[in-house]
Amino acid sequence: MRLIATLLFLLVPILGVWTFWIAPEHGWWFPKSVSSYGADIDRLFYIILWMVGITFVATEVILAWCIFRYGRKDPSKAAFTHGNHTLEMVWTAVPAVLLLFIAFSQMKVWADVKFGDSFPKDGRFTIDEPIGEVWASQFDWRVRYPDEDGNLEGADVIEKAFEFTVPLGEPVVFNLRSRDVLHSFFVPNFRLKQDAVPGMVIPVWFQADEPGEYDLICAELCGWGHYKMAGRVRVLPADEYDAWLAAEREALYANGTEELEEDE
Ligand SMILES: [Cu+2]
Repeated sequence: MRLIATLLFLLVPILGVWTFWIAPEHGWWFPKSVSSYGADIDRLFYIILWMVGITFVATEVILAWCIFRYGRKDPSKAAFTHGNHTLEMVWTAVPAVLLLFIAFSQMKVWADVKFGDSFPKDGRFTIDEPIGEVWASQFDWRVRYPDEDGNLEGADVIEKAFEFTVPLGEPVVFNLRSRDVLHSFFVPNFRLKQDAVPGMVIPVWFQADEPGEYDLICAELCGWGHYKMAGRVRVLPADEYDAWLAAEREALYANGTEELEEDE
């Protein structure tokens, strides 16, 4: 019975590790990383995953060993212990060192992704001249591109619902805002997640290095229709992006008779 209990207990770490092992080949792992800083974010994730994984397996094995070693059928008297000072020092110091290691190893990546000072400065989109703004609201993503003078007021602002079109291979900076409650701008393929906070204008940047369409989802439970905040980020080669934007600008002034005029 003691042996069966031990083996059953050991199944927890074995099955736990096994599911992680087979996850990638079953498509249960991360979607492809296509942003310039995606690999850095993944590296941080794997550091923590290994730490947690090793700790998990070690503690489970110790627990199983204790079941095997100290399991008793007869209700014998428990032995009292007043603790072990050395052991307590070790289990305080080791997590402290590990936490400090995590804190220091993520600092540079965090600053590169989140701090305005380290946003890319050379491209055509910067923190001072962003591509536009993204508004989150219950339950909608609204992307607004400024007019040719950089204004976000007036009739020639381009507004798109649930679709964020951006150029490939260059830094894209935008301002994230919320009309009502907390939302979170999450593009798994970019390894980018940023809360949208009512009353705040939060600059965000990414650089997509592969063309395609990627899921944009809300990662903050924001109300009954949270699940409906499913948008797309369309990454187009730079010239196609420019052509798309020019066509959108032209369409703002279209009155539906242009083709008739061309035919005449
Ligand atoms: Cu939301």
